[in-house]
Amino acid sequence: MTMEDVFQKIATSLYEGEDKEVAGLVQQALDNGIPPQEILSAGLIVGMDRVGKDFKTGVLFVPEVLRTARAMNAGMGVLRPLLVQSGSGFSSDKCLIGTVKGDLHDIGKNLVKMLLEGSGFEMVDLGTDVSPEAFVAAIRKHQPKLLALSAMLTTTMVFMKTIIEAVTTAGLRDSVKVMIGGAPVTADFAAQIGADAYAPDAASAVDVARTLVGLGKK
Ligand code: B1M
Repeated sequence: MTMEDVFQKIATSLYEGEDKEVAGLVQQALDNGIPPQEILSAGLIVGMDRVGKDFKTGVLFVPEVLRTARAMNAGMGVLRPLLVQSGSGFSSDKCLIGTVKGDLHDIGKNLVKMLLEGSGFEMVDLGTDVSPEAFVAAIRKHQPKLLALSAMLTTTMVFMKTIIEAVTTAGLRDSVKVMIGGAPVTADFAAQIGADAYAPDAASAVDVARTLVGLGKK
């Protein structure tokens, strides 16, 4: 089987929501020496993109998409220890991460979290559907250097602005850098709402985060 076939198989099993099969195929690919980042981008994410297209056009519905999300998590569970490799000589800066209010998408956020963790950040994950008040309370409690906000819906990305305003009103804005991301988010939007930076994907989120806390790119 060629590497292309392996990626196709992973993408198809993910599309079909076969969580055990996805985990097994990902493990097999690793055993065959395929790098974890490639399995993620050429297999799992390709499958998820297919899901996205068919979800949009009404070929797939929520219950099916939830199964694909479970399969994605099963695959990421296998990749996780390899993506999260400690000992990168990174300081232990804290990063608070969450998906904004009204938004339940967490696969992208979890991926960003995983890679930031892998580059040494101490992650505090508030989960999904997180209110501005909860973000403010968590900043007070954990005193992170970085606040990472994820949104996947055009209807929820606006809460990123509300969160930044709440952090400012609480007098905490100078204590924390704000990075935002998620499918509908852009660099222009980040500038518009007063975020410090935007990252288009999980890999670049690591570089952006490192730059924001004063470290160079990896
Ligand atoms: Co939803 N959904 N969904 N969904 N869903 C999208 C986002 C959508 C684009 C599908 C579509 O129509 N094509 C569409 C949004 C349209 C829009 O607003 N523009 C949509 C919709 C409409 C909805 C509902 C409203 C559907 C409904 O009920 N009628 C509903 C909303 C629920 C809610 O949140 N309140 C809904 C529900 C769901 C499920 C629950 C079924 C499920 C989520 C399961 C879960 O996350 N646990 C789901 C899924 C799986 C998707 C798609 C298919 C896949 C999302 C995903 O995980 N992608 C998605 C279509 C698509 O994106 N292809 C879709 C894989 C992931 C690795 O990528 O999340 O983009 P992504 O993350 C990337 C980058 O964006 C970036 O890095 C990540 C990795 O590289 N990134 C950051 C993300 N956060 C970042 C933060 C950063 C930096 C980078 O810094 C802090």
